[in-house]
Amino acid sequence: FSTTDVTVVFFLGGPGSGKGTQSSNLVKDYGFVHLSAGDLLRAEQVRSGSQYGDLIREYIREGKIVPMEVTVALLSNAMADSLATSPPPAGTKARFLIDGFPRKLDQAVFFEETVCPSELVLFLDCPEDVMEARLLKRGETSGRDDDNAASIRKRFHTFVETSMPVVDDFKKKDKVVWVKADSSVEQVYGEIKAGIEARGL
Ligand code: UP5
Ligand code: MG
Repeated sequence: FSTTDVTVVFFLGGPGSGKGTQSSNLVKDYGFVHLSAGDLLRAEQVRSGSQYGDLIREYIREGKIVPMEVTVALLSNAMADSLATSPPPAGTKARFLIDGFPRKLDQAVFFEETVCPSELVLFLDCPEDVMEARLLKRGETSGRDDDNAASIRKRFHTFVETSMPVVDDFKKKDKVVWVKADSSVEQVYGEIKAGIEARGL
């Protein structure tokens, strides 16, 4: 597909900051196509015949970042599929909300050079203790391999060491809408809306 036909917004934030929750709101009100890198990886992990199943399972449980060859292929295929099956109305661009990617600097560079540059980065800023409580609670029913205390600790470490530098880099380029994410779902969404509309999205 041609990058002139699409708008990409990266949606970043720590584990449990509310990316998935707020993505549903954004899809409803702004017509985004939501692509969660984590969801795509989990689907690939259980897809029969996938050569990456064991690798993905191990990386996710350890809170490590899956090699970009895998993730970028899943994302760009999902974008191409979406454009083929439900193309945007003539004269408009498809809007992709890419949730949970990129979480490593070289992956950001690689995606923007080989797939599509981002228009904007939406960042949810949430204290660790709040995120931890949310994830432990969700872990009672989510069935996610990484919603346990040990994996959560590793995810936080990777987030601070590896993923925050991506956000800081985009911030230097003035591409980040920065939203505090420890209040109610409704309050956070209100700030997200104000932030992206101020950017003309
Ligand atoms: N909740 C949400 N908002 C709330 C609010 N305002 N007040 C009270 N409760 C709130 O929310 C988490 C929980 O909190 C839910 O129960 C929700 O109801 C509640 P959610 O919206 O799910 O938060 P989210 O930020 O999406 O949390 P998630 O756990 O999905 O974040 P992660 O970034 O950890 O998970 P992801 O699926 O993106 O990645 C998982 C793993 O995949 C990574 O650790 C990594 O190993 C791998 N990965 C890669 O390797 N590469 C990638 O590019 C992407 C992922
Ligand atoms: Mg999520």
